[in-house]
Amino acid sequence: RLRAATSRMIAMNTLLDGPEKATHERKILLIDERDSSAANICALLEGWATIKHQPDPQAGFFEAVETLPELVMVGTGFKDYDPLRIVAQLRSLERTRFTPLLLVANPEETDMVMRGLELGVSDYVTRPVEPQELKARIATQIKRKQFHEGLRASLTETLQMAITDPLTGLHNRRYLENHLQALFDRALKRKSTLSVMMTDLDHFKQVNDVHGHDGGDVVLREFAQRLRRNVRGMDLACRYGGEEFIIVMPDTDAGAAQQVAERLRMAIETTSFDLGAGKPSINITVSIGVSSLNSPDDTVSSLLKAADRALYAAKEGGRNKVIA
Ligand code: GH3
Ligand code: MG
Ligand code: MG
Ligand code: MG
Repeated sequence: RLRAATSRMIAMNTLLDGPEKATHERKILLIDERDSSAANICALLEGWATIKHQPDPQAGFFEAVETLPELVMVGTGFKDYDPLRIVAQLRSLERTRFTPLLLVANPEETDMVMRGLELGVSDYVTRPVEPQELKARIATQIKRKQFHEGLRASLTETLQMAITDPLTGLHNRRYLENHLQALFDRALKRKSTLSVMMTDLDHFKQVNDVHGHDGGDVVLREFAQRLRRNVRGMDLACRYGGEEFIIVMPDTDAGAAQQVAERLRMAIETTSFDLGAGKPSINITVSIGVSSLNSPDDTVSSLLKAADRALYAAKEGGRNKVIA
């Protein structure tokens, strides 16, 4: 098992090729008894890493959590203290979950090393430590950590992109469809109110025809800005399609929702849209349909349909209108 774990680790390590860190960036904490072996480790890493030795295991644990070193080495030689407790504790905390942990064991401590690997130790060395091997293992674990941090960051970015409309930065339709049901269920459960606002820019095709698609895009971005300024942080505003936006407003009844819609309508009508330097400013209006949760028979779909019908009525009624 030990061999399998080690070869898996080596396979992983071959994936990692990055620049070596400078000495001052390799902050290492050694939690180990005050003995000649620990002194030897400190001496041989001196000048290559910034090494701090902490002989008290509990103090070492707290220091690791507080100072977040690049890597923590844990010695196995404590009297009356199971060094793997430190490992388990560090792995259980959010802050140190991914901190590289290197066990420093004696050659006969195979069981200890195996338990350590099961608890999430990143790698191990055996005493007497060989300087080149120790440095190689430390450098690899630090690189591995940076590699994973990069992966996590790009995963977060990818997830963010999947739920964001790139033109306006608002949530996209996918996000709305995933969250509207939950907001709706919560409102029903709490016997609270919920309103939906559906907006559609008036004669937007003309904006594109006269000012080009880029001009239309400027208007959409500016519209999204004004929309953001006119709803609360807890409201879910998203771009539903081309020039249609949906805003879900929790804890908002029909009257309050109409006020929000009217304020937004005014914010669009009363201030012209600037298309950029040397380009004209244009007047834009928006039509808005509002629907609210008002019967136990309502569903997400009936709410959206009602908002859509109201929007259609606003268009039929001459545009630049709010209809509930
Ligand atoms: P109405 O008042 O009835 O809503 O008229 P309208 O012209 O706005 O109606 P329609 O829905 O037919 O036109 C919407 C236009 O929005 C058509 C499409 O070219 C444009 N559009 C959709 N998405 C985008 C986009 O991302 N950028 C730009 N510039 N235009 C878009
Ligand atoms: Mg439309
Ligand atoms: Mg239309
Ligand atoms: Mg339109």
